[in-house]
Amino acid sequence: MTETSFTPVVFLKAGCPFCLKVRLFLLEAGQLDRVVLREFVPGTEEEAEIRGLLGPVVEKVTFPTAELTPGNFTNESDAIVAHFAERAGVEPEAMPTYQSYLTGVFKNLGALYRENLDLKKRLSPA
Ligand SMILES: N[C@@H](CCC(=O)N[C@@H](CS)C(=O)NCC(=O)O)C(=O)O
Repeated sequence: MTETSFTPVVFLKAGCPFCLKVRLFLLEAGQLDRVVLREFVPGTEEEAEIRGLLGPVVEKVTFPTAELTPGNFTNESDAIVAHFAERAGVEPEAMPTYQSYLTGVFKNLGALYRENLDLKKRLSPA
């Protein structure tokens, strides 16, 4: 398969904030119809199938993961966004909905996650 006939595949885990970040970027950049989205709900057969597929080709299975060109997998959301931004000729920094998510809900979730870790550590110190 040549790179021009290949459609990138983006693997997403439902409920994952990093996955929503990539999905939202693709939507706002008008790129959703230029990729195949494979989103799974945790605990489903689709999850087992996707993990089985990615296990042998990435060092550690995390989501989002994208097969950007045939056999070339990337599992860093920033790298995935940068790839599609270049392909679409858009600047993520200038995309209002994407930026609103990053600087709002996404940032707050990260802060809550770290706070939760810290509280757990204080409750049961190692
Ligand atoms: N650095 C990664 C972080 C992604 C990440 O932590 N994803 C979580 C889900 S929200 C994950 O894949 N955890 C392991 C798993 O679900 O197996 C990125 O920005 O893409």
